Parts: sequence; C-alpha cells; structure tokens
Amino acid sequence: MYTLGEFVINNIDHFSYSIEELLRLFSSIKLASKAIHKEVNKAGLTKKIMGSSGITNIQGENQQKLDDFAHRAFIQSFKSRNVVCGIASEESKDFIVIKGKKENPIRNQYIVLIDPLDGSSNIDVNVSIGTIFSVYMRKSPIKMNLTIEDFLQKGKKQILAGYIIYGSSTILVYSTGNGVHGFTLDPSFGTFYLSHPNLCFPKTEKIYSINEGNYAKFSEGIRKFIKYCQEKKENRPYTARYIGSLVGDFHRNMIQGGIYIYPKTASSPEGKLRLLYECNPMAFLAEQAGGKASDGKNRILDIVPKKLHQRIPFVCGPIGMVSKLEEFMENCE
Ligand code: P6P
Repeated sequence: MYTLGEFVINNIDHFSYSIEELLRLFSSIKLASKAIHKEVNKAGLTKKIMGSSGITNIQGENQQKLDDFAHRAFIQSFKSRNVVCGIASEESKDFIVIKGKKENPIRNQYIVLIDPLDGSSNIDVNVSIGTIFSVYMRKSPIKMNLTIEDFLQKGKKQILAGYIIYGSSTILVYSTGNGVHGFTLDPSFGTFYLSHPNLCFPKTEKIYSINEGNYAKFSEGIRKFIKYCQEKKENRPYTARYIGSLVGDFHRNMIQGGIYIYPKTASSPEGKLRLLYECNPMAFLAEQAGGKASDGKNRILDIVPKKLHQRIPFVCGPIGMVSKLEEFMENCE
C-alpha cells in the first residue's frame, strides 16, 4: 500500500513546485493531524480537553479547548518544518508570520490558511469534525515582509488544498490540482496509507445537505430548490443528510453523490462559512472531484477576497445539482 509520501513522490510530474517543500508541508500537516487525532479519540475520557476553553474567538464563537489545541498544533508543526512563511487561522485575528531559520537554505515561501478544527461544537457529541487547509505561494518578494495581499489570493491560485476528517477513521484528503486522493491513518504505525485514490462525485445525485431549520430565513430560490429536492419525480426525492460539520457532510457527499448548501439567510446576509479557509479549499477539491462550487451564482475560486475572515454563501457538489440550484436562484432574483 502507498504511504502518502510514496504517493506524492510517484506523482511529481504535474507538480510545478519543489517536491521536497511539498513533502515538508505534508510532514507538518501529518504531524499536527496525528496529535489532534489522538486528542479527539480520547476526548470523551479526559474532561481537560473537552468543552469550552472559556475564550470567545475572533469569530465571536465559543472556542472549544480542542480548537485551541488544534490551532497550536498546526502553528508549532509548520514552524518546525521551516517551509511556511505565514499562517492565517480561524482562531487568530491577524495572520501569523513565521521567520525562516537562517542556517537553512530552504526559503519559506508558502502561505497556509487553515480552519484547525471545523465543526468543533460536535466534539462533545462524538460527531465527525475536521481540519481544512489551503496553501498558496507567497506573492510578495522573499526578502520583503509578508503583506495581507499574500493571503487575499483567489482560490484558483491554490497549490494545495485538503482536509483531515476525524471520524470512524482519520482520513487526509488533498489535491494539488491533479485529482483528489484520500489517505487513511493507521494509528498503530502513525502512517497515512492511500485508501481513496482519484475521488470523484458519482453520477448518481442522491443527497442534499442544508440546515432546514433556517427555511423561513432562506431566499425564495433556496426554498424552491429544497422543494425540488423533495418532490417525487425522476431521481427524486433526494435524501436529506446534514450533520452540521462541513468536512463530514462534504466527505460523505463527494463519495455518495450530494450537494452541500450554506446560503445567506435574513440574519446572515453573507452566509456563515469563511471564504479563505473553508470555501476556497473545499471548492478546489469539489472541482478536482468533477463537481462545482459557487456562492449561488459566481464560481468560488474566481472570487477576489477582501478580508481575512470574510464570509460567503457556499454551495458545492455534483455539477448538475449545483447548476439546478443556481437556476432556481437566477429565476427568483
Ligand atoms: P449551522 C461548523 O460550525 C460549520 O462551520 C460547518 O462545519 C457546518 O457545516 C456549519 O457551520 C453548521 O452551521 O448553522 O447549520 O449549525
């Protein structure tokens, strides 16, 4: 069985950056995700890692202890591998600059945007949660200080995007623009092995995922699409599945065939999800898996970011389902 490192080395042809630096990036991501895997899997046993940290994070959300643990784990692992020059995290108001080690010839030129632990409100009820990561080359010259522009790049400029889902097993899913591939952690070895090569949305359109509790707050177009999903016609009704964890819902929908929707609502006119470290990486994966991702109208990967933590309405899934939703949205404008 291929390990993640072996798979990367055997698929270097299309990757236009340094393989050594890509392996360093993966080394950081694997190190932190294994530490989080360990804590998530014993969360129910040790009260000290469960529940709220008592801190309200920059999102105004109640930070869970594991959110903070995951944030620190990634910062530390990226610092130690000397390949990243800057990190933007959901848990940190401003971006974090990482100075390269002088004695090391590798010049840190990668920018990472990360949601260290998405869906963390599910920790205490044992529902799958995940890390979402997005990687770019810096735009500013190596010798200059990082600027916010290094982080506000269009999603189509990503060189690496992926997630780790901490569920019945821990799976790292990524794309560098040459398909989507999944690797399952063997905890006894601490090694990620190729388990889901070339992930693609199946032809069957089966599932729709949206928080229907917000139905009264949705736009007419979204409400009409929900009714479309529920009517008995052609290959419908679809199955409703929504676990309140983007990584969990996305992973299931990519494998089984389904659309994920977090639209704007009357109370959240920009939607809830963050463009830079949730929607862009998931949109990159969705397109690489033969699907589509938009804000209900515009391609996510073409959107010019304006702020580090900006929110955006988000829909992703099989091309046919996303296009049908966009049609309803357009007809109700
Ligand atoms: P709601 C988790 O907080 C998250 O960011 C996503 O992982 C998830 O899909 C969504 O929010 C759930 O939000 O408002 O439906 O509870």
